[in-house]
Amino acid sequence: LVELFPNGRGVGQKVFKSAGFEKPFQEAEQVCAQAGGQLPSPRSEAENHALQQLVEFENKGPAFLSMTLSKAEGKFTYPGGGPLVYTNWAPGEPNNDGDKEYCAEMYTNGKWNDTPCGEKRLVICEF
Ligand code: GN1
Ligand code: CA
Repeated sequence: LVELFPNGRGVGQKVFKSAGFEKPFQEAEQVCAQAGGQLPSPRSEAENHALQQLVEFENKGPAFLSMTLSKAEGKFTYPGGGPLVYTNWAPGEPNNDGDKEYCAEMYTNGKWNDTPCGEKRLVICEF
């Protein structure tokens, strides 16, 4: 589909599109909300793979995911607050390094890492 070439990926009913730039988490969230979407929440291996292909193609390092650490629950949740139905953490993650890692990123290899929300990461939105 022309709208997905070259910086988008479709998987099932979901579309991922790259903004092509990096922002801290809160600004990244706003970019996607303004566009009528949200940050990516890969909920299956297929969705994770589609997003990974896009992160790799963009060649701008890791991309933010939507999910954040709920301090109250001590675990990562979706923006609405629900528990994760799928995860693909890198070995040893999430490690909440320095008790400062309340956001999550996808590496170019598709694995996830928890990272500080103030870090600038590639912005990809989910629609
Ligand atoms: C990174 O830079 P370093 O090695 O201290 C990463 C951590 C990971 C860790 C895994 C800002 O920490 O989240 O757990 O690698 N830091 C950032 O080795 O993403
Ligand atoms: Ca980490």
